[in-house]
Amino acid sequence: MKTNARGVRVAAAAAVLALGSMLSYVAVQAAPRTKVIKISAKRFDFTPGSLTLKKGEPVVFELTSSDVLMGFNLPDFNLRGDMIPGKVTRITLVPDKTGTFTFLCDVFCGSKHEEMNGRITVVD
Ligand SMILES: [Cu+2]
Repeated sequence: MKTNARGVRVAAAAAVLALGSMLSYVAVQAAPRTKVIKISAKRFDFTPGSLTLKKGEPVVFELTSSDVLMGFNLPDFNLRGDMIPGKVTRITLVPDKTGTFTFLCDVFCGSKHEEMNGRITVVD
């Protein structure tokens, strides 16, 4: 008994050609650059003591202390971080409202601790 095998030919369409031109439309979007602001504490001041930020623009605060343990607290934005001698604490803020806001030291650091504060102004 003989069986005739039949070769089946599949004619493939050349759809691959379109891919090359599509790839050139891939847009490379640069991630928004996050601004870094160093804030240091020393009994009984913050440096800088006041700064201006733009609403909606993220910033990273790099906190440190040059003498004793302190705290950075910005209650209006529910944000805080420790300020530790010889160490950097990073906290991020994306200001979502404009105005002038006070930050303060929230770790008791001495006689003028209660007066230790600074100001952040957020503009449009
Ligand atoms: Cu303090």
